[in-house]
Amino acid sequence: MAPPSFLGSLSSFESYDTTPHVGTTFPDKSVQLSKLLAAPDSDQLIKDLATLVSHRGVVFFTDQDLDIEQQKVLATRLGELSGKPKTSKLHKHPISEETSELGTEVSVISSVGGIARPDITERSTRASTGWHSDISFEPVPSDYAILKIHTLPEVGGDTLWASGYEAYDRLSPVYKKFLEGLTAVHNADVFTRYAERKGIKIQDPRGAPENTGSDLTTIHPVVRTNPVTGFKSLYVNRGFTKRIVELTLDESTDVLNYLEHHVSENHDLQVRYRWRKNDIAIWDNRVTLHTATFDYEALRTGNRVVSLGEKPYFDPNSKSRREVLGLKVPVA
Ligand SMILES: O=C(O)CCC(=O)C(=O)O
Ligand SMILES: [Fe+2]
Repeated sequence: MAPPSFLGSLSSFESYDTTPHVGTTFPDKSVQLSKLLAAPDSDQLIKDLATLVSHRGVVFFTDQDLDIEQQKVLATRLGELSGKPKTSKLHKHPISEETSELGTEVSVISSVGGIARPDITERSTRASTGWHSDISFEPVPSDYAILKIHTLPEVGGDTLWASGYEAYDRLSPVYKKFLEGLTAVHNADVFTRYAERKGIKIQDPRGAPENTGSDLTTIHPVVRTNPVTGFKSLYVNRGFTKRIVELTLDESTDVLNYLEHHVSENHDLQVRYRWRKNDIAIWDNRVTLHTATFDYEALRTGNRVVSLGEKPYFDPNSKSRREVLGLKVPVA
């Protein structure tokens, strides 16, 4: 049986799976997101794009002319057309006061500062410590994020994404069941400390009525259901997940370490993207983790817009991606 396509109305454009489990690429620059936004059937096209991103985790578009205002509109419509709560808008980053030349709803992603390089005093030399899901420390975290890179080194600065669906599906049945009952503390002390050091105020509220206060801490289920696909995804990340609530400290540390290794060491559930100028990546933060690669010297800069989705939940009746797609479950 041929694998199902999740392209819907986007099937008239050339595209390919970037890897079997994560990523779809639209290689032809004649496919412009700005044109999709302005098309007569744009609601259908953008709804189908949201579905595609939620199934494939991340979708890449080549050499885009989308401007920053259109990028904000697209991020908003992706969530609205796929049924997010009306109160969830674009995220305002807690330290956006620092990088707000494009407004608080845009994060400038730069190799020399800002949210992607918040001058942490001591940095691990392991590249794999960078894996995260954006703003999982918020009570209402992100559904979709859109990053456009406009300035980049000749080589280097690739971004990697990992599939939370596939990370979940690779676990043994007993381990899956064990994780499904658990919740975890997510926290962004890195940004609170940064704000304290710089004497800046934490942005408040941050795009949804639930995302308020300067204590950037919340609790989410360890396995969450994606509302668009109905699939279960692992939802912990090295960046922000600090502690599994129901376990002892030592158990929590070991389980989180195991899951971090599970994501970062299985390169067959990852995709690595080599950017060219003005490429755009759109990802679903509910079901992917990602990490930047700091292997270059030159300036690298882009603009990111993060939209807010629903409060994470686990539906015990939701399904595994492999089960639904009829893919063999690796550990049965
Ligand atoms: O710079 C990158 O490749 C990714 C940075 C990042 O984590 C983000 O844009 O959310
Ligand atoms: Fe990120």
